Amino acid sequence: MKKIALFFCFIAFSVTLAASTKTIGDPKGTNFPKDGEGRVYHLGLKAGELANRILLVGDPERAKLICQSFDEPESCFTYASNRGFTTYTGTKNGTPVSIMAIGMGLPMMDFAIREIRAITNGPLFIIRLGSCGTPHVDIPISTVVVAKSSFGVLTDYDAYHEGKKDCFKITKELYPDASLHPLLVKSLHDAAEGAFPVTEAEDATADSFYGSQGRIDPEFDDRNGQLIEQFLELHPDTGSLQMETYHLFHLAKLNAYAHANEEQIKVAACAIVLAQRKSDDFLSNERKHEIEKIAGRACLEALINAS
Ligand code: R1P
Repeated sequence: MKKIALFFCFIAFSVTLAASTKTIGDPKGTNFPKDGEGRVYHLGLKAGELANRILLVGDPERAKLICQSFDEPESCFTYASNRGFTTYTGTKNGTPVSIMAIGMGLPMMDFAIREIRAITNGPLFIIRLGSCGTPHVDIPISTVVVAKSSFGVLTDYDAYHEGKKDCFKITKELYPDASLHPLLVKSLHDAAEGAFPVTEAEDATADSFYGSQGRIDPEFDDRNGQLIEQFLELHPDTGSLQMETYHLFHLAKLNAYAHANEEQIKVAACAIVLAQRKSDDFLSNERKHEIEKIAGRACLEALINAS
């Protein structure tokens, strides 16, 4: 009886060991799904269809608009995946560059960065051009806020169900790449030529549009009435409130940690202020498109000049 029990223990141990040996560091199988052509599952792209200099935006219309700054927009590679990612790859001043619309939120940024890394080699330069609200009294709508750092405002789900009042975690800040960030700031200032303000400030990245951005909805007990003031106390220079940048900075760090701190994914981010959360001003669509075009071109310039 004892022998039989020992035998089954040995089998169970061997199976567990085999399973863990197979998955650790194995980029294939269910650990990292690709189709038969080597296309990553959510972006729908394979190696060769994406440049190493990438502009990420949320809105596919923004990507299409900025794509007009490519050398030959009519003949660039275009692919819209059935999971909400639209990619344009072409050149800008002869340098290969891609623009990808990724949709909204932390999980979409996660799909984007991990799958981009899976089908590219060597250093990556990635800029996000988003839109945002601002909780900062001195920042008007139409400003492009460049993130000098970013922190997360994350929902503590358990807190609600344990009857707590404080239901959000405010993380420490993370930083953009030390050389890509100033390039982006300069490029935006040069391109704007006074057409819109450009400023550097801290970014807040929330994990939702409503609850964790302090929006009040009597239909849901979000317990967020003090949230904006709470994070402004910790980060008084917060200029943008949006939903992706912190995760971009976070994944750049995780990639560096996996490569003995060698930074292979260089990131920076900016966002156009659509909503002034203190005065309730909101930017018109027409004005937004003008700024997207100019700021988008500036982001591409920064990407092609990065090294
Ligand atoms: C919310 O409306 C969306 O707009 C902002 C937020 O981060 C969120 O994704 O950015 P994008 O305009 O880039 O999507």
